[in-house]
Amino acid sequence: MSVPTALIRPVPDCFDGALVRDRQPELDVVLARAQHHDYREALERSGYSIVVVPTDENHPDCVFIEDTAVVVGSVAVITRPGAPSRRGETDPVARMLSTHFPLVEVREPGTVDGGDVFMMGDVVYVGRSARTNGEGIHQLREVASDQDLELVTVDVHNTLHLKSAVLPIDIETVVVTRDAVDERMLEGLRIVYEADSERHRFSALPLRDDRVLVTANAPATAETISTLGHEVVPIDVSQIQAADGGLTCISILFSAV
Ligand code: CIR
Repeated sequence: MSVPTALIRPVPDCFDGALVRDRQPELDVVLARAQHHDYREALERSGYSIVVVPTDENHPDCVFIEDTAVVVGSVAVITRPGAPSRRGETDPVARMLSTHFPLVEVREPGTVDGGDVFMMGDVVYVGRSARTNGEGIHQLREVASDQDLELVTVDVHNTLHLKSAVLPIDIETVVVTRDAVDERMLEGLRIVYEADSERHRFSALPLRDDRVLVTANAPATAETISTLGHEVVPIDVSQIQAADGGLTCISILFSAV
């Protein structure tokens, strides 16, 4: 029997030292923890079994666990994060995943952040971004083609990761921020757009019960998704967003056997 599993990593005390593209008011660690707790509960309610990787006070960004590993088919790829300060985050995640998957590690000079990768059916979409480079994509392509999966590279501009601007919400639909990625590479997917007034505020995570977890500060985009027939579940993750994260980035989801 396969068990839907979510790896998460608690917010460390040093979270206010997380990398941010535009320095904003200080991050509120207590509020970030409360929001992370709500997120965990939403996953639990949706039927995920939660596995906690211990937090790491040497790595302020470790709550963004998605960036450290990507499950591609039947293999877990342990990334080599694009930000040097984040490279020490991967080992405990690799140990946890090694009990479920064979591991492949991204090798130097390749860099990959999990926030640049999503799968739709048999296609792996990978963002070429400030964090994920051509060599990293080449190594991912080898893992994909060994399993007869196609890999599509999408150039990412003006934003951190592919999933900062392209959010899968079901098996055929993505919500896209305009002018942030090379949309030609998304041909064949159903595209709906983030409201311009909510630019980079929308993030989403499809839940197991056909509902979609969405960021509470993007109600107009959430309304668009409702009209497609999805039940949306808003959640406030302002502090995760203030550190350039979204709803996918604080978990790694997979089916454990
Ligand atoms: C970083 O800059 O690496 C973190 N502050 C945010 C990472 C967000 N990750 C993600 O969306 N996958």
